[in-house]
Amino acid sequence: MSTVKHSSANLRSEFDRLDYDKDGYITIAEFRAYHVQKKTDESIIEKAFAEIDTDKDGLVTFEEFERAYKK
Ligand SMILES: [Ca+2]
Ligand SMILES: [Ca+2]
Repeated sequence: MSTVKHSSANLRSEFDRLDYDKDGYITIAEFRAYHVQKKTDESIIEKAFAEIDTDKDGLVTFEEFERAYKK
């Protein structure tokens, strides 16, 4: 198995963990719920979400998520 495939699989499971209702998108509410558990600061959460959501439609697709993590 190549390293690239392995890291994509990890990203997919990370994405699924954030996508609570499994509709294929991470909303700000889902993103916040996950990070609040980790005691992340609210302003950091919103800033991070805005950075990942490159087309600013309020939903993070797997493509956007993947792009953010491959930077
Ligand atoms: Ca969702
Ligand atoms: Ca988006």
